[in-house]
Amino acid sequence: MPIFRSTCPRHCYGSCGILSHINGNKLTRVLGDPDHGFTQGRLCPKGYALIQYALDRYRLKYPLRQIRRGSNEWRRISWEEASDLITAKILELNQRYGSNLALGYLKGAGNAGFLHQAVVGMFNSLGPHTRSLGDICSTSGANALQETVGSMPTPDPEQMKQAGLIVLWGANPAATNINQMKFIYDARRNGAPLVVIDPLFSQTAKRADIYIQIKPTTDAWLAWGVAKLLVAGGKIAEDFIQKKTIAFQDYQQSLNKIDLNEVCSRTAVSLEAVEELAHLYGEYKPVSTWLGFGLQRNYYGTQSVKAISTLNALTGNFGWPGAGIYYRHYHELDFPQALANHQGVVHPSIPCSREISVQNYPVEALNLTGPPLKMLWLSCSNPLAQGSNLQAWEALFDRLELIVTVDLYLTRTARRSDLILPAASFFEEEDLHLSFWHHWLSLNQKILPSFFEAKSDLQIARELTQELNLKRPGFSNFPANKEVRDWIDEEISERVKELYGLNSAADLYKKAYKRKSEELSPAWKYRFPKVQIEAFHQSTAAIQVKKSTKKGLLELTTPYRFLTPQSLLKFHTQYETLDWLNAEKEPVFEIGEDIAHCHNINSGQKVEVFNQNGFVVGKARINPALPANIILAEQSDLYPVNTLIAHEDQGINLHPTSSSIPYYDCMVNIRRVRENV
Ligand SMILES: Nc1nc2c(c(=O)[nH]1)N[C@H]1C(S)=C(S)[C@@H](COP(=O)(O)OP(=O)(O)OC[C@H]3O[C@@H](n4cnc5c(=O)[nH]c(N)nc54)[C@H](O)[C@@H]3O)O[C@H]1N2
Ligand SMILES: Nc1nc2c(c(=O)[nH]1)N[C@H]1C(S)=C(S)[C@@H](COP(=O)(O)OP(=O)(O)OC[C@H]3O[C@@H](n4cnc5c(=O)[nH]c(N)nc54)[C@H](O)[C@@H]3O)O[C@H]1N2
Ligand SMILES: [Mo]
Repeated sequence: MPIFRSTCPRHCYGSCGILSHINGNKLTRVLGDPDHGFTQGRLCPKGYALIQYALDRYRLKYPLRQIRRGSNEWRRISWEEASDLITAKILELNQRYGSNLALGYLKGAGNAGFLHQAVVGMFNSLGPHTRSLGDICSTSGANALQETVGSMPTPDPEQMKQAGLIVLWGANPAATNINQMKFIYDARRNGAPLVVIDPLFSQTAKRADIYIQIKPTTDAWLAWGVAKLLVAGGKIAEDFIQKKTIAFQDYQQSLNKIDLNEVCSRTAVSLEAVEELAHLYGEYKPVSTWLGFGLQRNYYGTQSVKAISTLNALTGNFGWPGAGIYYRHYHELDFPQALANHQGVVHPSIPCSREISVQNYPVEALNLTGPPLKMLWLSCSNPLAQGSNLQAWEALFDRLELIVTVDLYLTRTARRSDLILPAASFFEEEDLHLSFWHHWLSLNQKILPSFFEAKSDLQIARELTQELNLKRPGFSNFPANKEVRDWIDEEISERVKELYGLNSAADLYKKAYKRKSEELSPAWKYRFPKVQIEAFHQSTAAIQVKKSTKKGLLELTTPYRFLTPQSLLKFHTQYETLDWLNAEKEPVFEIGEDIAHCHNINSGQKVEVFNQNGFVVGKARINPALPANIILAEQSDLYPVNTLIAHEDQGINLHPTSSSIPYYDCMVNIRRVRENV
């Protein structure tokens, strides 16, 4: 039975190597690649459900046109008709405004393969347009680490098994990075304690030796408290600090502002737990600290990441196996990224594209003038369910003249579009993949014919370009004749060959390749940040109070924090329709016993969760492990809980392009809904 190499294409820690078994012309089995050093033969539940995903009855088969936006009446059209409508609009907007600035795009987490940068290349080829810039997942943390840890090579996740102590701070790998758990268990078997610091008693917390339940957004305080104890107890690596760090004196002085009582009251962590954490950092070596993305999805994310990184610096835990700060890497920068970096046609008077941030997309897009944004292309993305500020997204959609969504499924975003183009699944197209976490490069082979009329994002870019240039010669300089293999070969540059030990792209048909580890530059130094308690003086919760609701000018209080982290059986809104995985078809709001008691709610009862942004009706589930003031729900396309989530730049530490979206800085209230009313 022929076996082919696939790679799970989601924008995930895993980017798992898959062996796909074909029997006849049927995909019969998917298994983790045993020779992929990170995957080591194991997939997550979503991985094992990929056959169902690729052949699901809900997959989009043909291009569709909505008769009138919002009507939900769809007409099947041909690719020729779709292409004709799109290219006519592009040319008309160009005529109207004298440039392509009225055209924009957004690419999300659907498929992270190199060739899925085709959408970026396609727009670049048109010359100046409206580019989207930034990263939804990890900006605050990345910036904080750039300022402190700087340009140190990222530690190899497989080396976490050599750790003497593992601290998972706001990360939930048992749900979001299951293959990392092997290396964590290896370390534990060798005696390394596992500490999990999370407001939720998560799937990972359940497997920890020490679980510290912390009040969300207060992690910097815990880190400052631990640092103060380490310094006071002399449990610091003097030699490392002297030789390998900058600004220790200022940092040490600024720690004087920290009062341990305040640490405990802010974080809701007991003094014993703070002391225990300080003891562990002081006594165990090497320490792997993993800063998850969950930690930094709030207004204080930058502060938290900076503060936590000091604990490894104080104890000299950098630059040797098992020691270090784990967050993410940017190894894609070693590659030509020929599609993303493609240079477009030159405009006689406009030197470059205008840029808007993905973090604040709808607000910035609505503010554009001269010309306004008129056409939006959405690929690998479901912003009407996953974005922050859905009201602004709706307003933006209302103002656009053409919305095109390329997707495999009829998402909320697709349903609000004028045109839907059916995307190929990754089994139907070849691609090349890196993870942002582990250090392996792997190939994804084309093993299935196209599902009905589905096409890859690259194929769509090629065909649209041909059509545009037929109508207006020279309008786009996208290299439409270049084949998939040519694009892949181009990524395997001399530098990439050297880094990964490859002779050519052909080697990747046989196995995945790991990047060579980098030497730490002798000049590298850690820069201590200042302790900035001032950042915490304004409470975001207070800002949200006193806004009016749709139901009248009633003064609304929103006492509970709404947390919506990633869950094991979904990838944001993906896989939700697969009945192998997800049974719930209505929102489930998990609440602790205190909230249940206070609002007289039992498990299974219908409730409404609401705030100034809107409301969502669902079912209550009592989870005794939840802290008193948290309501927990899963992200969803069927019932988008992001209706409740909106962020503004409130002047607290948040700059739209340099911070992550504070998805978890959302305050809500809850009430029972009487079922017979
Ligand atoms: N199964 C699955 N895996 C995924 C994804 C998915 O959707 N599903 N998505 C992928 C993507 S795009 C991303 S960005 C990653 C994200 O994956 P992770 O880095 O694991 O991040 P989150 O799931 O956002 O949050 C992790 C934990 O942080 C906790 N947390 C929230 N606020 C705070 C806080 O203030 N302090 C502390 N200490 N903890 C806090 C949450 O309770 C949660 O348990 O996962 C990737 N992997
Ligand atoms: N409440 C809340 N909201 C969040 C988060 C949170 O923690 N809480 N996390 C945020 C984070 S970290 C992220 S990364 C975003 C993710 O936000 P999105 O990227 O918008 O989320 P997905 O639901 O993964 O949507 C991806 C879409 O791409 C489609 N797709 C898959 N493969 C392909 C392909 O090859 N081509 C095309 N054209 N489409 C494809 C899928 O069918 C799916 O509809 O969500 C953010 N939103
Ligand atoms: Mo993400």
